[in-house]
This record gives sequence, C-alpha cells and structure tokens, in this order.
Amino acid sequence: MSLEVSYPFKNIENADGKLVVIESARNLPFEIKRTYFIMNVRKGESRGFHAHKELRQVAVCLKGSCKMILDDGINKQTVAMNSTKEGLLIDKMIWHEMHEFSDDCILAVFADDYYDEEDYIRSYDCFLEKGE
Ligand code: T46
Repeated sequence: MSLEVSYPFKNIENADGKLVVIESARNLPFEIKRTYFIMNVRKGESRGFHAHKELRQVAVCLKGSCKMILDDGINKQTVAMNSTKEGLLIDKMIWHEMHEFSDDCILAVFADDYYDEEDYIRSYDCFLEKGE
C-alpha cells in the first residue's frame, strides 16, 4: 500500500522565472489555517520524528531537495521532495521524518489547523500504541 498521496500545483515558467500556484481547498484537500517554511537546515540534520493526532498537512519543496519518510506503523515509505509541481500529503497519524536536506532546501508546509503542541505524538512507541 502506497502512503504517497500528492496534489498537483500549477507551475507557470517562462524567461522571467517560475510562478507556483497553490489555492486553498482547490489544490489542497483542506482550507489552509497555517503555513510555515523549513529552511537553512544544517548538513546532516534531520527533522520531524513525530505524528499528528488530527492535523493534516501538505508539504512542497520550493527549492533544493530533501527526503520525507512516511510511516503508518506498518508501511514505511521514503519520498524524494524535489519538485514544485506537487505537494505531498502528511496525513494525521502518519509518523514522518525529514532527512538529507540540501543546503538550499526550502520546504513549505500548509496545515489545516493552528499550531498545537498537544496534537503532536513525539514518541514512536506512543504512536504505535495509538494506532492499534
Ligand atoms: C511537521 C513537520 C513537517 C511553532 O511554534 N509553531 C509552528 O507552527 C511550528 C510548525 C513549530 N513551532 C515550534 C515548535 C518547536 O519549538 O517550532 C519549534 C520547531 O518545531 P519542530 O521541532 O516540531 O519542527 P519539525 O521540523 O521537526 O516539524 C515541523 C512541524 O512542527 C510539524 O508539525 O509536521 O515540520
């Protein structure tokens, strides 16, 4: 079973550069309540290592590259993030990790809710227990 669910984004490219269009609830499966960006990740550093109880998110790599590991407790999949043409769903109750950031990587994440630390499961054992 594939954990990779992607949403296509319109890319308008010409001699002047590139324009990427993301429309809330049109390109994404939800209304955006929060957007954040991950960048300037030091070489060899990894991020994530958690799941969300309810939050749904879509991530797109605006520049550079990184790897996203998605894990539902049974299946585990590594997705290469290196394109502005599609966003990757990070669904609720999916353990996710980000690795192998290039120096120039800029990852944009769109979320269907505001930041709430209570929504995080930061222990892999707790994640497995909750998924049962
Ligand atoms: C996720 C992955 C893909 C806030 O105060 N507000 C926010 O909106 C966010 C996202 C984070 N923070 C604080 C919480 C921590 O003190 O920023 C600090 C770093 O967050 P964290 O260690 O969770 O960062 P990542 O890169 O491991 O995870 C982030 C998101 O937090 C998370 O929801 O799914 O990116």
